[in-house]
Amino acid sequence: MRRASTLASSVLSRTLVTAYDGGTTTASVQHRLLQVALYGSSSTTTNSSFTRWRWFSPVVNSFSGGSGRVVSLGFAGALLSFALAASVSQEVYAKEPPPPELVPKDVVLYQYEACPFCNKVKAFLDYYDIPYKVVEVNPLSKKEIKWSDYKKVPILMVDGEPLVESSDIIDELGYKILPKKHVDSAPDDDEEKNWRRWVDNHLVHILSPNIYRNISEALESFDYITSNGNFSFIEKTSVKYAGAASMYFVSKNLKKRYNITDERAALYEAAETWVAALNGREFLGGSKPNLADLAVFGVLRPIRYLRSGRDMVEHTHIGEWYTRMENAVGDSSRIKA
Ligand SMILES: N[C@@H](CCC(=O)N[C@@H](CS)C(=O)NCC(=O)O)C(=O)O
Repeated sequence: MRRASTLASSVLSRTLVTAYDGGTTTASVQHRLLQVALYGSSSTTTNSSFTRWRWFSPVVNSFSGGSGRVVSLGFAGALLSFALAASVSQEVYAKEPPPPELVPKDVVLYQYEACPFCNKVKAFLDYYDIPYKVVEVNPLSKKEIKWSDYKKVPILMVDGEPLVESSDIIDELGYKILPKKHVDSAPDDDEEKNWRRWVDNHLVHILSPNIYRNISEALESFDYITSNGNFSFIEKTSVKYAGAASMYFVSKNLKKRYNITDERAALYEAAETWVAALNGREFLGGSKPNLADLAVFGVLRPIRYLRSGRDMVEHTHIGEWYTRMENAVGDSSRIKA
């Protein structure tokens, strides 16, 4: 009995205490929906466009006169335009693996599966195809990171060196694997930096009030957290209900702290602000995602298939960019620990 009440109060206090901004009390055990649903079809690869081209090539060959078949030039032209239109409409998005000699040998991510900051780091690792192992941290005991003085996640161990703070992790890893990017530092770098800051200072604060907006959404979120997190059997049930109830109230305080009156309106506004920033480009980085694209995608990934994420895609114009990002980031480069 005593143990149960101790556990319940520990769960509640831990849920309340988990924070993501400089140690203040905010929501932390954030949520990530089924990975499998997130990794959309990655069939639009270079190979598939090559296959498409090969499929059309006999038609093109027949124009060279070799076949002796009578094909009207008008029909041929129409077919050719069709082929070109098809290849333009199905853009090819792919990962950008760095040269193998720059890829760290041993990368371990200490994380909560649903944490937006951890997902930001994962989006980076997945897009640059860096193999990594995952250690899921128990948010109550944190025993998996008891070796560390820093008690938040993500912590990324890169060849034995622990890196902390999601944006710093990405910067430091970026220096290692993308030296050319830092040497050639493009003039539009400020844009990328400013939007990465917008993610850390604005976008992340809108997420909790949305995913814990009412009891049913808070339960949906905690159902996801407890199914994917590192919890014992007993912790699972208590965390789901105690966590959902407490985060429902915490999210009301967060709304006040960040001056949010209507959380959905704030989410939609943020999504449209991002789409406006794209300004007609496929990605903020142009034809390929940059670190700001990866940051926005990373923090949205845990909520995309929750009620709030579905609403966001339905009520704003962010869906097409999001799908392009899913295709570009592709499958996870996570390996078994
Ligand atoms: N600024 C940090 C924030 C990290 C953070 O707040 N992580 C949360 C999880 S989403 C955390 O570990 N909170 C402390 C806790 O769970 O006790 C970053 O960008 O990595």
